[in-house]
Amino acid sequence: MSHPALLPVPAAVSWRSTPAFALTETTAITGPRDAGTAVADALATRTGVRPRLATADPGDAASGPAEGAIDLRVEAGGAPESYRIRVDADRIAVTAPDAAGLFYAAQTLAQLATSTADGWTIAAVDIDDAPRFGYRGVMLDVARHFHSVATVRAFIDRAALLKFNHLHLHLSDDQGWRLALRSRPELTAHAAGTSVGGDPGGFYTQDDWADIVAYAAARHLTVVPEIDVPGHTHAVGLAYPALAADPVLSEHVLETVAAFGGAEPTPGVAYDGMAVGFSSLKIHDEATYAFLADVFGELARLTPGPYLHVGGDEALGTPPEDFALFMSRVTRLVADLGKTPITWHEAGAAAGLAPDTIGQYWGFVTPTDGMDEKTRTFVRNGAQVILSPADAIYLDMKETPDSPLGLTWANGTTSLERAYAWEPTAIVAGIGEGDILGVEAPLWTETVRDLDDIDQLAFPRITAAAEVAWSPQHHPDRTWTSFAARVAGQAAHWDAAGIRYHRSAQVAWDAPASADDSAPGAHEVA
Ligand code: TNX
Repeated sequence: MSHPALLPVPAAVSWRSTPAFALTETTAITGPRDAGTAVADALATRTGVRPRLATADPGDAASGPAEGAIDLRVEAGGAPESYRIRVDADRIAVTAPDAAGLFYAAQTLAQLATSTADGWTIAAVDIDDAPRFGYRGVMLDVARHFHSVATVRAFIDRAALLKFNHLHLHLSDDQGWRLALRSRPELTAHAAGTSVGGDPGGFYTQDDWADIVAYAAARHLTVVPEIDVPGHTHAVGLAYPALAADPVLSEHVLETVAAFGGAEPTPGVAYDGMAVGFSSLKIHDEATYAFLADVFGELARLTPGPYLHVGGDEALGTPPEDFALFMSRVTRLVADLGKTPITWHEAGAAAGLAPDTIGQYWGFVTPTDGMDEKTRTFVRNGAQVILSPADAIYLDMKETPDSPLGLTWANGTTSLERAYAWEPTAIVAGIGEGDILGVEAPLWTETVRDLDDIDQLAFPRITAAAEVAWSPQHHPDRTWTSFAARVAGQAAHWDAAGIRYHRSAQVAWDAPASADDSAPGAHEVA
């Protein structure tokens, strides 16, 4: 490819045939300090050449003449998170209406850098870019397998490169509770010790949590914490037995136990299997709501972002009328805390949700079982939805049948092409562009133990999610052929960054397979 591969593709790119900008150690960056640092970091990571900061603080500037200048400016006027880049031989001008826009320009500049016989250059180009959706999310399940702060930071780094702006952390499930709360210390004392398959557990201290939130914020990601209720709460029962209903061992639960192993869910015993939908909080006990007031109250204080996710999925151990009552109460509790509740789409079956509750759709690209109708409830209430169609954007689905990692329940395997070739406005009838807050790519971690596992499932498909979330629907390069060619160009960068990725057979990779690609990807779940 003659031009560098841009991912996600910017809204408007026009290449010029005038000479390129030469990037050297004496290239000076002027403008706001944070943005200047982001540009220097992004270019240094990509090229090994770190331009110098000549930002607001003149004491920073190294001596010596600048060979060129990268000038960053905040200028009122554009859409939120948008940016413009103009590259000429002697100057790169970047403007954006906000700090996020300058940060995304930094990511694009890094992708523009090209290695030539004369060193690193940036081709003459005009870029005018803005995101399609305001919510561009990735989710990491830290409950099925606990993932360290270092792993979460690495996941944030990857997401930021692709212009995602929300990190949803699934903090509690049947298998464990992963955030220390001062109001309810028994949770992490008794319910954080293990992960699926008997693997080690863990939890975040409040300092860890502050670290994650700040690390994300510095990269323009808002953290969306999820405490999943009323189902997915077996672990709560380890700490507070009086709050937990008896497990409901449906046929589905017993089949999952038979297929994937582990013991049947047993009250008071840590659960390390993969079944879902057997646990429930007690719905008609006021102690449950005192618990929720403590948990969400503290979570609200710990979370600067506007959203608290309350789960509500697969509550098959909760009778339907009880579920409706419960979802109405928990969403109102969160709204009264001044936060916007998010629920999985099942809560759309409940009348009386807090009116601004956002619904997250996890059904298929072609909805089944009335999932579309439940999702329309949120829009009828006057709120928006987040789309996470499982058979397109669930990063924990196997990409190919031989993948040692991942699951297949969402219509079998999800190829890179399937991950790319879907359109948000075509999923749920009656839900159009304006009803969609954004899209999110969840990574559930039943089979995922560490960062290498995360990377192997996420890459390259996370780039498809990024492009669906960011790039315009109608655009000459929004085609599978263009996308696959642009993905091919990433292999060398991912190799250099230590990001393991699946060498999808659908891509004509530019870089040769690295030495350890033949090694077994990871561990099969027993
Ligand atoms: C469904 S989709 C779940 C999770 C599982 C995931 C595995 C949804 C909201 N819940 O509990 O981890 O499948 O793919």
